[in-house]
Amino acid sequence: MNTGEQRNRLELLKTVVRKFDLYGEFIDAKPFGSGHINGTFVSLWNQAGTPVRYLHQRINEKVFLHPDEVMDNIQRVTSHIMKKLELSGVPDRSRRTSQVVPAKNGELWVRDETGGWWRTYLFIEGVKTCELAGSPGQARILGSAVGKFQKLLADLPGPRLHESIPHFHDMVFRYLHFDETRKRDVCKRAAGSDAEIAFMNENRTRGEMLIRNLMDGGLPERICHNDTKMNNILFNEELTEGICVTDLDTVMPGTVLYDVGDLIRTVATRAAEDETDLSVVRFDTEYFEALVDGYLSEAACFLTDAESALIAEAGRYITHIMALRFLTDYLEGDIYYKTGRAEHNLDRCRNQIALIRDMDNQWDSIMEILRNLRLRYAQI
Ligand code: GN1
Ligand code: MG
Repeated sequence: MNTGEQRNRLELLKTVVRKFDLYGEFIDAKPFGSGHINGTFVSLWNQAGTPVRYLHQRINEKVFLHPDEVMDNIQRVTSHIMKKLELSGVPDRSRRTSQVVPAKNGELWVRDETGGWWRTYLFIEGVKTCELAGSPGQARILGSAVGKFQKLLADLPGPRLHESIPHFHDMVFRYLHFDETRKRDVCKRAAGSDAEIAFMNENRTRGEMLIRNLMDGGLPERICHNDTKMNNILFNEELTEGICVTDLDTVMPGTVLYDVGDLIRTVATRAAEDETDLSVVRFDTEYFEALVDGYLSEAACFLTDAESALIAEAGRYITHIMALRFLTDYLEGDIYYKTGRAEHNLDRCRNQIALIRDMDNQWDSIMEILRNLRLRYAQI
């Protein structure tokens, strides 16, 4: 989204914001955050002398074809988490899960005059996000935050959640889309991405391992967040505690391994996903160990053996699917991800491939670390 588009959206937000069940005097709203998909804004209100903020998002309906189903999933998941936090007497609960503010008419969204879908959340104050983990201690906190999130949702009553984006982490489907895109080559970009295309072709069989396991029942279907890159996890200001896992659009059925995989992809490295100096894109086994340790401290009690055995593979899988998605979007003409420069998606793809190559170079040590952690948690 460029600045002009952002300004238009801000104007649209101002036309709908009062339709949400908010009170007080609206002061102002401005863009917020760094997500690739939705437009996010924060508003400021004066509620009898107290300044109060709210978070608003215009849902990207090219990506989420059924925003009502997305909101239904989010409402079910967040109210279940809140109920469990209440039952166990957890203090400061309103900061520990996203909470939807409905519209005055009771719906979970408001439509603007162009048909756009808007939603509002309570703004969680006093939190920080990190683009990179600053220490193994932080990696451990991130791992346990995601493990805890999964544990809280393990007993969500039916029916099955909606698939907000069908086949989202399905590598077989992503490869089919990639094959078609590469053949069509509408932007004539395939010739300049030979090496990346070759990587995808060489890695296909291994890359499909997780989804095939899920499809044939080797891995159980559970509720999965599907977007646990580290900047979707809110820390307290001192960075000593994970407060809340946010960005719940893609919460849907899947394998929980997708979530630990996305954490591994974003936490066990010192480089951002679009770093172009590939010499610094390294897989850090110390952070990996701390992260998986934190994750298993919460998740070991419900994971099957088949699941815990594939934790490292999940890190490789999600990094691979991201490389594939970035490359496909580059070949398609950058229609999905927000990009900040020409070749941004190709840079992201190269970065993720570099991370996979470094994982592969250290694969024996990675598996040794995982084996030891699994043994330790099996004995507890
Ligand atoms: C997108 O919206 P954001 O930035 O949280 C994407 C994720 C990717 C991520 C890569 C719905 O997430 O799958 O992992 O970018 N979300 C969707 O940074 O496609
Ligand atoms: Mg997202």
